[in-house]
Amino acid sequence: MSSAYDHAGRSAPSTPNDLEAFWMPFTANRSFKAKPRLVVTSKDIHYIANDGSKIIDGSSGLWCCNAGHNRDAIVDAIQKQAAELDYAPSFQFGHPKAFTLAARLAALAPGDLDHVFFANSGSEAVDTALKIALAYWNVQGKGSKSRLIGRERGYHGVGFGGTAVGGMVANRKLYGNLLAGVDHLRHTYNRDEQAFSRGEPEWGADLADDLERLVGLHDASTIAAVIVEPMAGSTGALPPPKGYLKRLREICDKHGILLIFDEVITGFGRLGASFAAERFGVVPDIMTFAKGVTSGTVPMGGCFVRRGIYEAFMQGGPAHAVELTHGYTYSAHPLACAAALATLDIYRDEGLFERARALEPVWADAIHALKGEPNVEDIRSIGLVGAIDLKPRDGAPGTRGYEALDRAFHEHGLMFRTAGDTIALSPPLIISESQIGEIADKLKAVIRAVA
Ligand code: PXG
Repeated sequence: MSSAYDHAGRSAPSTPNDLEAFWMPFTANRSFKAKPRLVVTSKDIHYIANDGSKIIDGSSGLWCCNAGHNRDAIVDAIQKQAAELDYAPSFQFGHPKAFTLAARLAALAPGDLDHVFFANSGSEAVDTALKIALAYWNVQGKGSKSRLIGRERGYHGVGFGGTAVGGMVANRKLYGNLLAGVDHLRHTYNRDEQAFSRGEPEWGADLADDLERLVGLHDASTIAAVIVEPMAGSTGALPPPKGYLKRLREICDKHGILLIFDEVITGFGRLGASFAAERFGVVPDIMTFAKGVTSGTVPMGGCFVRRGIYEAFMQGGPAHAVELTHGYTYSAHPLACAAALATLDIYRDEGLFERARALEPVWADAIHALKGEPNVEDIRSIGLVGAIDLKPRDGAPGTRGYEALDRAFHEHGLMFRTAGDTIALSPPLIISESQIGEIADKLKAVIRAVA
């Protein structure tokens, strides 16, 4: 191994001897291992690669490092917590920071989403939300309400529940029958009607009526819940059509169906508000979170439930009985709680959600200025999210996107995500206007390089 030194003088092993053993997730392993993209240190909005080059982070890692990287207060909190209380069970025991954090999160969430169940990832958060929805109808004596409705092009993580309600074909097709009793709404993207929209497209609210079609097909007495991302992220950032989420809420209310928002990406300031639910003025019954809750530093996820859902479980059975047979060894892990509390302090003290909202027009201008560059077929933006659809190469879909990701990292010092030939962007909320300009300049160069 060789060592690299970053701007803070920290040393980091830069090149592992053997890349073989690690089966990398959601990665083209053969291409990566032939030409690795390795990062060794990070600070604020930059990574340092193993060759010492500086990489501007256009994706907050994987949409998670909303406060930027290696923030001193979060690092301190994690270090102190590890020395003070490394682990505590959350089954029948507890530790104070778990309760403090739940109360602080509840105060951030809109409406009466005031109880928090902790998990360790977005996937676990989603499976928790789906299981709570099913269990809720059971404890209400309505066990026939067991069908789950997702949406085409949705991403809800990789558990069996999340995979089943998800709607990205490549993520589903290898895994057999998944869950029984799942159906999907149509997705909300229509390029002819929506291309180059800023924020929520004007066209498409009526697509929420697709839920009426599914109610007509299955009957509401069999449907437990509908789960959607308020803004579909992984499929290439699709902001919701204006009025769509309100309409979905109305139809759920009309038929007694729970509405679940998967806010794993959209939570913690990404769209310029605590949660997308707040930005769009629609309160779901259950709302997931992960990623930004700890700014990506320690794994944590979970979901909020409305008071009435929590209370429904607290009614029947003797007081000594477990009300919900669900949870994880690491639910409310002390390191994650400490990291989350320090992260929430940064969001509040630096006004980062408001900052994202204020920067939204600057960001949108920068990203939309790429219209007219070679192969750019659509550009979408909302909050500090951007997506650029590149025209797929004939007979080789995904190659232009992959080459863009690779060249951006190795030749232009920029990290972003791709979904096929779509470039997805979600920089840390601490980004400055000049850094937005820098990302846009690099994107222009990359898009030209893969023309
Ligand atoms: N729900 C949503 C809406 C997500 O975006 C998950 C659940 C699952 O979270 P975990 O923590 O189990 O990965 C996600 C995750 C990308 C990208 O580039 C998106 C995610 C993860 C990694 C990459 O689009 N989303």
